Amino acid sequence: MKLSFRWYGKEDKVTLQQIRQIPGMYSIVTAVYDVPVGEVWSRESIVKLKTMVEASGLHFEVIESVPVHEDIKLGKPSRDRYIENYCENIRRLSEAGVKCICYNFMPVFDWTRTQLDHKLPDGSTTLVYYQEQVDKVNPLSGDSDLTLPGWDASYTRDELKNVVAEYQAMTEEKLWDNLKYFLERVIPVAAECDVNMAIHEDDPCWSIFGLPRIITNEQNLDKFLTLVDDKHNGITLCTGSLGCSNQNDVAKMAAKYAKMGRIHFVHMRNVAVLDNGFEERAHLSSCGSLDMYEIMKALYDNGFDGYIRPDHGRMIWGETGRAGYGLYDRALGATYLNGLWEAIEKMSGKKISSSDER
Ligand SMILES: [Mn+2]
Repeated sequence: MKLSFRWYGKEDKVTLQQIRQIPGMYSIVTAVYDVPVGEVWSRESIVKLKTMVEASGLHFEVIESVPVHEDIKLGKPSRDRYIENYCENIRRLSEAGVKCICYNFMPVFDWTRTQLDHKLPDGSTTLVYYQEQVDKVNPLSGDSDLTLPGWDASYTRDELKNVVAEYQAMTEEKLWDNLKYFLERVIPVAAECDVNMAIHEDDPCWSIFGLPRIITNEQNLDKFLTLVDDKHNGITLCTGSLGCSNQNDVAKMAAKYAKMGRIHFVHMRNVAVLDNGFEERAHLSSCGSLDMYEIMKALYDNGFDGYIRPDHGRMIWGETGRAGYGLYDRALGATYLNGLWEAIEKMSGKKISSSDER
């Protein structure tokens, strides 16, 4: 596995220098953030990012995300232009040495939480999702002031209402068709460039506000992988996104898709599954509902050699900043993942990769 860490660019309070000092750190996970969704990223901004990352002694190999324009998900005629732009971004990123691109296919709402700073008993704060609070929100009602923290602030209230209404007329089947249309055009380019595309599961992995969500469980991931049966059409296994539903056996899925060579990127995060939703927790297995050891072992035993990063962290030790993306708890998460991996590797009797190889 190649340990990686998400970094939001020059504006991020967490510095490349700090990330570099986390033991075993290999690659940065980042993106060009100042270009509107659907447009082509300039070669200059890609090279600038690459240069900064490499100057700090880290690799520039994973992009999260190249976002997919809503017109592609909605299957509008304008999608062809956006898909062409998407392909151009893959080409340009591959020229800069990028090997893996994470993206998602969630209608309108990306990750959804009801609170970003819920206090846990130890005084740390974390992201939570409580269903009864989501149920109070109706994005179709223009006079409602209720919003959720993950909402795309670039939409006005009316625009949001309109795009939600467009999706409400859409079936899951139609969303699958639009995803297939996208993949059939994008994956051949990724294959030519030898870039691994890694779709992120829907977060949470169920429908919200009546909108279709399809990257949610084993059956649907099986279907996804057959839409275009090429190793470059793979997944980001996000343990927290899948694991917030008791229906998903994340270790089993890790084993199955790693064995198929289709997991290119892993987000490791623990969640406590509740009757009315879930809370994000520290990475340690005993802090949440997921057996992080079982998941790591499933990856190891099935030959996983892709990128892995600690996912969201709590805010601890008085740190402030972007919810889920502080330094301290994610660094603890990274160290925990290193420990699990070393123990699993040593118990398997195989040679340990030295730090010189990093
Ligand atoms: Mn994730």
